[in-house]
Amino acid sequence: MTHHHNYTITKDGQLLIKKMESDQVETVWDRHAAQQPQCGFCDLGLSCRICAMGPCRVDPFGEGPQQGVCGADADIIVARNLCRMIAAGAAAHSDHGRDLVEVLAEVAENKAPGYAITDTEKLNRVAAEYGIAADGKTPEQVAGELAHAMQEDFGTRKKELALVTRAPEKRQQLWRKLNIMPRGIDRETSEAMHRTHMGVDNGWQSLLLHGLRNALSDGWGGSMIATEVSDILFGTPKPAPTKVNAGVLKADQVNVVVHGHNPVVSEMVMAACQDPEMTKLAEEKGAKGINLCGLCCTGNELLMRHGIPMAGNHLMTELIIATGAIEMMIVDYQCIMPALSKVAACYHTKMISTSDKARFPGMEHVEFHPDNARKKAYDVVKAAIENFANRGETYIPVEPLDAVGGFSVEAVVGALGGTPEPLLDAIKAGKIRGAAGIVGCNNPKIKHDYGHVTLTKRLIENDILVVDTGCAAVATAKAGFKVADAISHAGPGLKEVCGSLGIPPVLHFGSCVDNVRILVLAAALANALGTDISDLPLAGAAPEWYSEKAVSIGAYVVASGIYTVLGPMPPIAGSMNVVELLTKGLGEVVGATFAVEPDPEKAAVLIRGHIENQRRKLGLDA
Ligand code: CUV
Ligand code: SF4
Repeated sequence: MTHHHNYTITKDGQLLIKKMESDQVETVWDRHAAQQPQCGFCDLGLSCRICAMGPCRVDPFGEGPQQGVCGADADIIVARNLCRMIAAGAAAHSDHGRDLVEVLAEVAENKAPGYAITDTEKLNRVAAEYGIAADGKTPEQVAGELAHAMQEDFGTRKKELALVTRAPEKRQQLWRKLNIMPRGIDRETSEAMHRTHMGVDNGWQSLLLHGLRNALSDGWGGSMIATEVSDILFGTPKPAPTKVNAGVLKADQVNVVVHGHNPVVSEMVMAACQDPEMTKLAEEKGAKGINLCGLCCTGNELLMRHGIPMAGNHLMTELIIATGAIEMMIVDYQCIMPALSKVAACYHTKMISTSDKARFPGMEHVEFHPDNARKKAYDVVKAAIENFANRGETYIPVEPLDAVGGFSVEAVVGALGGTPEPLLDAIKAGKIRGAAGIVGCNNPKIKHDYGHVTLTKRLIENDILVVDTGCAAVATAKAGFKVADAISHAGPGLKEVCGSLGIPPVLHFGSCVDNVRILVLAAALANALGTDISDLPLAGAAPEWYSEKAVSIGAYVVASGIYTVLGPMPPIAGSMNVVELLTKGLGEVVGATFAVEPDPEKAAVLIRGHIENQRRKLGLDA
């Protein structure tokens, strides 16, 4: 069966799917096909297995049962399921943030060899937001106090998280009024699990409102802490060139690939790969050097801060192994398909898991902790070098493309001359109509990268600035939109503005936790205009999302006042009440709604319409 042109728009993807077919190795698309037809009850959100009186399901046609054993109806079951998706997503992002705070605390106590405070300026700036004065203290003392204050954000002793003060005053007041101001990061996730236990919150509206509060504890809490502490420890990103797609692998070098999310592991692996002693060892084994590449979000972390090349996004993670060119793939957590080790077993690739929280069948487990990470990184890189001798034939199907990454808010504001004013002026003048954040994953239900690339193309050609993160950011980089010359695809106004700044029309804002950089920029723009985020000509989109984390992201983006278009339909269609609230009613509550549109051409029309409407309401084109 040869469907490989239908699965992905990418050349490297198509060629590697073909290779896996002839190697008779199963892919995510094969497994997706084997699952058809997928369960209709689950697809609509109408199945529940929360308790042992169940599992239960509600008949969408109104003929069979309309309530579970406990009496929960479609609205309750759908809202409860959605709330739990948000809780899982928020937990994943926030636990990632916690791991960084732990490293920060250990750096403060000098117990994490190899880790250090890299951006002292940012350390002091964030510390000040937590009410910690830096004068007369060493960076380590400040880091220790900041880590402690951040740990309080995870707990139950506070009424409001520290970093919500970054949101416009109006937005904060709205959250207080709605009683969705996030209190403790862990508290909101824990409360979500409590509320969704059988016999607790059976108000579908109150469940959804708590879902928003839980998501806000991710966006303005766990994820924001993850990004800020990563910048403090590893440096705040600045624009730098890199290379992308499967062509970043090198036929004559030891290829080491990091996959997952937390830079705590990948940064140490990078340090080991860049050690001249290791290069020497690789040369002794007949390789020309060590080539470190990234996948998914930990790849984005390294790309943003160090220009490390990016081998691919979510749906490329299996395919890339079929190049036969990867000596070792080192994973931490999140979005790592357990199928990877089965694929790796067909080639010579060694798979290494590193987190106590994330085990995979068929992977060797080398557990990284802040106090031993440097040593473990050297151990695994040495093993990767040893594995070079086992390499068979390689197939690296394409040449890599150029891209630029590294657009932190600090870098963007810096490029604008120190304030967001020039960007606002360009928006006011209509040269830039507005901005859209395109984020999230790949999903075999959508042609790989088609959603991201098509939507981006349509928006930039209509003078809408695109900032992107996660797998979306990798997709548009592979499509060639992340070089200065890509302004040739932009409309006249966007072309002029980006051209004069020498930046691409599509800015790489980082990993999934770095979606908070979009929140911070949106808040800065709203504050500069003396208004709320929901008044700005902004939109969000997740054209190919799959993960629970993406549900949490979508929920905090909407709760922050940004209209958001999802590609794949979330499992809510079984409750028209929930659908109506999320796509219409929320507008009156938080000033923004969700839309669902799998066709990116149509999603672009929705977003353009929304942005023009926002401009009219602001009186910009009067
Ligand atoms: Ni965190 S969450 S597939 S790697 S963006 Fe990529 Fe990004 Fe989704 Fe996962
Ligand atoms: Fe069924 Fe209610 Fe138990 Fe869910 S919580 S499984 S609907 S009895």
